[in-house]
Formats: sequence, C-alpha cells, structure tokens
Amino acid sequence: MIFQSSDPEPIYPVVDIYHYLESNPFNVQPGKTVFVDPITEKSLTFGQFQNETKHFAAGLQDSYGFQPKDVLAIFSYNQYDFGVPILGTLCAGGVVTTVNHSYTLEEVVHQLKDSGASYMVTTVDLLPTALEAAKICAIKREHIFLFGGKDEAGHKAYQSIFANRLAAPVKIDMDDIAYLCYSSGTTGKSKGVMLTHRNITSNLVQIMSYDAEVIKQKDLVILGFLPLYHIYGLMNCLHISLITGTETVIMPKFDLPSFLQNIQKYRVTNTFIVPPVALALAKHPMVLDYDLTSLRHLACGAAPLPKDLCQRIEERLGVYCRQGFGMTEASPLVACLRPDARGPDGSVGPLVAGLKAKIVDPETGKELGVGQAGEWLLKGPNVMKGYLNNIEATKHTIREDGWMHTGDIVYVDEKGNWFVVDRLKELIKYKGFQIPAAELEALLVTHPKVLDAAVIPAYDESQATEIPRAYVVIQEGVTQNDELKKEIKEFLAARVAPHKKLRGGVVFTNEIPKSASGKILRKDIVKIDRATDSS
Ligand code: 4UU
Repeated sequence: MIFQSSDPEPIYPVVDIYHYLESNPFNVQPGKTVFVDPITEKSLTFGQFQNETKHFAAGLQDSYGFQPKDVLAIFSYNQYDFGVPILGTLCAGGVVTTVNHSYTLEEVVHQLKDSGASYMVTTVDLLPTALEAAKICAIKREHIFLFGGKDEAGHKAYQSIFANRLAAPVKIDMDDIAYLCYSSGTTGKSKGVMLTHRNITSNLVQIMSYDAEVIKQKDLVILGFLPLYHIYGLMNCLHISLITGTETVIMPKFDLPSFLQNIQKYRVTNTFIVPPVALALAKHPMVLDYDLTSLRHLACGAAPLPKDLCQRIEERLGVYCRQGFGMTEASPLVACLRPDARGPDGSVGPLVAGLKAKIVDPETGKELGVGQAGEWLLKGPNVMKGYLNNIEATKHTIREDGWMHTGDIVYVDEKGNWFVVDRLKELIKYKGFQIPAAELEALLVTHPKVLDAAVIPAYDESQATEIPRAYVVIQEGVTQNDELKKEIKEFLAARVAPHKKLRGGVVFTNEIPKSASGKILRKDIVKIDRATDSS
C-alpha cells in the first residue's frame, strides 16, 4: 500500500537553487532585513545578500580559478552571513559541503577528503584545525577564506575577494549536486549525502506549500540557533528565510538565557527546536522570567519528542509545538504536523505533499497497512541522489525499485498521521546530532585493552536525549574496574567531537552478540541494557 499526502502535488521549480532565489517568488523588497547577528547587531538585507553572493561567485571565478562542480567547505559555527559564500558557490556552479565546527582534525579531514573540497570558508579561531586539515587534503592556503569581515593571519575575508562584476553564467543541471551533507545513514560511518538542486528546491516548495498559512503572515521573525551546517537549520533558518524574506536572528550556538533574551528582544514569532530545548521550554523555571508572548510557531524535530512536552509547553507559553520528521537523505522534511490543526500527541504528522511512502516488514519485506509498524520507505523528488563515491551504501539505501529505506520504524493512523516508534538503523542521536555507532566502535577497538565493542543508545530523561553507551569486551588478564571505564571514556573523548562522548558510560561484557555474518546484534544488547540499569 502506497501512502501519500491528500494535498495536490506541488509545482516544483525548474531552476537551480540560486536562480530560484533570484527569481524572488515571494516578491521580497531589496531593503527587507533578512539576517541579523544578535551580538554585533550587524544585518543583511535581501538586496545586499543577493549582491554579495554574485560578487563572491565572480571573485571565485576571476581570481581563484573556481570551476563548476568544485567543492567549497564551510567550516564554521553559525554566522549571520553564513549563506553568502554558500549561495555564491552555488551561483558559480559549485558544490557546498558543511562541516561541523566541533569536529576533531581527523573528522574534518575525513569530510574534506571524501567530498573532494578544494576551497574553504572558516573562522580565525578554527584556523589551526582548518590549516592542518587543508594541508593533509592538499587544499591551497590561498583558497581558505574567513568569516568575520577582516583579513587576518594571512587569510582573506571572503568579502575581500568580491569581484566588481557579476559572475559568469554557468549552466546548472537540476540533477547536479548542490550540497554534500554528511550522514551515517542506516549503517557505517559518515557519508556524503548528494543533494541536488532538484532535491533542495523540491523540498523548499514542499515545506512552503505545507506551511503556506504561516508564511503568509508577513511580520514573522525567526530565531535560528540550530547549527546551519546541519540540514535542519540549513533549510529552515537559511533557505526558507531567504526565499520568503523572513527576518532571521542567527545565534552562534544555543544557550538558554540568550535564546530567551533574543525571543524577548526581537519579538520572535517562530523558532525551530530539538527535544532538549522543548524540555527546557516545558520545565525550566528561567523560561518564566522572560516575555515570550511574541512566539506563535514552534516546530520540533531531529529526534523523538516526549509526548507530554507539547502539552506542557502550550500550557506554559500558549504556543502549539508541532513535531516534524526530517532526515538529511530527504533534503530533509518528510512529515510535519499542520500549523493550523492539532495532531495526535506523539505524531510527526502527515507526509509533505509529493512524497510517497510505504511501510514494510523489515524481516520479510512484506508491505504493511494502516496501524502496522514497519520500516518507512520513501520516494519523491526530495530523496537524495545517493551517497558520494559509495555505490554499495547507495544501493543498500535506495533499492532497485527506487524506494529509499529510512531505517526508522513507524506506523500510520487512518487519518494519515505518522508515528515513529523505533530506529532500525545504528544511528544514535544526541540532542539531534548524529553519532554513528560504527565509528565509535571502530575507535574503541583500537584501545589496547579492548578486544571488541558495541555502542548502543541509552536515554537520559533529564535532558530528553539519547546518549551513547559502550559495551566492551576487555583483553584477558586486564583488571576491569572504574579506572578502566574512565580510561576508555577519555580515550574516545580525545578522538571525537564533543557530542559523540560516551555520556551513557562503559559496560564490561564477556561477548558482543553477533549474527552468523558477523553483524553486531545491537537490539539484543539494547534489550539486556534496558533490563539492567547500567548507568
Ligand atoms: C523521531 O535530524 C534530521 C533532520 C531533522 C529535521 C529537519 C527538518 C526535522 C524537522 C525539519 O523541519 O536529519 P538527520 O539526517 O540528522 O537524522 C535523521 C534521523 C531520522 O532518520 C530519525 O531516526 O533522525 C531521526 N529523527 C526523528 N526521530 C528525525 N526527526 C525525528 C522525530 N522523531 N521527530
């Protein structure tokens, strides 16, 4: 049985992302403020943004030999002008890869190498890592530009390369890659998700047709704190803001007092959150110290939202918090509760228009119907082209019949509302950030005292988030005590970005259960873990 939205198929753009923006479908006035930095109070208008992207594109072409399909990496925390070098790169026919700013050198190198990046925009404080990574990946020093507006440490601000002419026109095909966002998908390490101009523009209109009621309101102010390197923030707090000309206050990162202060100061109407922020809004006493009466729309996604939080938020703030479901491989929005109607508690809402879904039994592949839980399969114009340089992972995810396997276990009710019940894939989500279990396992077995390891999700209710917990088999003759647990935790922490730390602790075990083909039977470990309190 194939499920789809009862809404008509949207009319998809036939032009690439840059030209879609330039066509200005919402007739945004050039003087409209779009991005604001709440710390420096610097801002960019729609007109300035458009000009700057064109001049950056021309600068890349004229002085730096930038060619269509060249890859530019953005390695930075959020900036109010984050989108300028991004759209500029797309305008010049290039590809953008966004790198998590908290990555270790090894993690940055993996992404730069894998994506084939040959240009980078970063910040002065990230330069030491950026330069070392660039050296390993043979990225030229002069191809590394800076956010912050100033030439520093021998590197040019990206604004310093603006050329005083428009970029040379480049032919961009709708199936050309626009973004390489990194995701572990259903299994293994982080991979480059190839998102084309068609994928992104399709999802933009899917989101906007769906949210038409919200977008119609002209006086909206968005507060963006989600990392813009991740597809959730990149689409909702950058692309949608640009296309609709919505004022968006960009925070460098999340902290609760600044978040609340900014809502109060900028009379914020919309914000996009993740479950730990929903928890704070529902329960933290500090929330009541601020005037949040301007808030009208709250959307929460990236990880399961505990059921009772929406209700508590509404009781406290008078704002309906609707849950959405996205994944990098779907550009990202798959389903979301309607802004104008209450959906059932715990649901991620109906599918976006134009996206087809099936539910299949993961064991037998049999198609299932309403009310039956199985793996969610998707097909539509927003489904990725595949994983970069990884035919095997691509084939495993998008099967021959064209259906993409999400690795999520869901069911749908008779009204078309979807519910996520479990995750089949290895992925662990800490506050919405991806932690590929396989990556941590591969590192753990390089510890001299560790023989074998498996990493599973535990749950921290006090923060409304999953946390990774390692089950490890220790070499014979080694004393197993708390010291060793600490040593293993620290060993891993030194090698991964902070969000991947073993916050769920280390558990000693005699054996990692595996299938005949050697696959870790993670579900069996999770069962044992739930039955014993291992924290
Ligand atoms: C249970 O997390 C994302 C994208 C999130 C997003 C984007 C736009 C949310 C709302 C929105 O408007 O992408 P990834 O690739 O980092 O992680 C994808 C995985 C999913 O496969 C699923 O396992 O994150 C999990 N996930 C959720 N799980 C995402 N949203 C939810 C959810 N409930 N609401």
